[in-house]
Amino acid sequence: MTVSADSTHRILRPYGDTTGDGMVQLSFTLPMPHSKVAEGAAAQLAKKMGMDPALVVHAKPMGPDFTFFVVYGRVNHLVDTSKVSVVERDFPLLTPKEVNAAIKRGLRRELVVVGACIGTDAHTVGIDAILNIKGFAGEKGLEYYRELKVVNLGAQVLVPDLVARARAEKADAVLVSQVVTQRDAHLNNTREMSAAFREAYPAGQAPLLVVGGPRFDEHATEELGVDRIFGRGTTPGEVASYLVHALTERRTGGEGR
Ligand code: B12
Repeated sequence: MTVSADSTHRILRPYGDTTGDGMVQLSFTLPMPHSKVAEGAAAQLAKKMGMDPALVVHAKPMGPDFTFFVVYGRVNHLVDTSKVSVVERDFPLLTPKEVNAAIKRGLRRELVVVGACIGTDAHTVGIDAILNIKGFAGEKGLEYYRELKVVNLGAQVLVPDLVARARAEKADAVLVSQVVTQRDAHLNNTREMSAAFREAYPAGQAPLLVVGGPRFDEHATEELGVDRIFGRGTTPGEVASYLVHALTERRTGGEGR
């Protein structure tokens, strides 16, 4: 559910040294060797972005042709917290015991989850944090849940293979991780994946499609053709609770697909 993060109307200004001084820090790379001119170019960019004064506080050559900068300076922009839109959790957070009980009650069988990193992405730490028994942030992963069957396909899985395995396992949910965002790979791969599932299953019968990774916009479910997007810092308990919520609702004809 997309909601405003804060119903109270608060106008904020960033600060560095004294409250409300507007100071921020910005880092970026310019494709030029390190020199006085390069530092001037960095200051010019920051000024064009609204920082005034803009102080280059760090400049480091990145090989012979690139320079990395940190610029510290003042901005005059204000933040209005009443206009912030975020995706809030719209389901109750359950303990593993409650998740298991809800699956038993709602499905009367194991809930099957198939997970993978798709495309050329080999960053498995994120999906493993959610699926592996050892878990993440002090929470056990989905493999720990007695009523969940977890099939973790690992890295660089091709979309047709993912669809085939999901069908073979009669997956209730497919969990896909995308960490690399170069050339929008995470968006293109997710769209390809959701289209393949729509094509392979009769309407309304595809598994619940969930993607996660640190650089997704959690608002983009419709555009990417998935049911839910999880971002940075997601914990296994949140995912397990969501699966129970979405799949139990779906079964009882609620708003789920
Ligand atoms: C470890 C790492 C690697 C390892 C990966 C090992 C492995 N088995 O995963 C290795 C060394 C192999 C690697 C390789 C590369 N990497 Co790398 N890597 C990282 C690094 C340092 C950490 C990523 C990580 O493990 N985070 C910890 C996990 C727990 O966090 P997470 O992935 O965000 O997952 C959490 C959430 O996002 C969410 N989540 C994630 N997935 C899912 C899925 C579902 C279903 C759900 C519900 C939730 C969820 O839950 C997780 C827990 O909260 C990052 C930089 C960084 N500090 O983030 C770069 C980074 C991701 N790598 C990067 C790059 C460029 C590469 C390479 C292309 C480098 C190269 N030139 O070869 C290769 C690509 C390899 C490939 N084919 O994918 C870039 C990506 C840039 C971009 N814009 O895309 C980063 C950001 C570094 C950088 N700043 O440049 N990398």
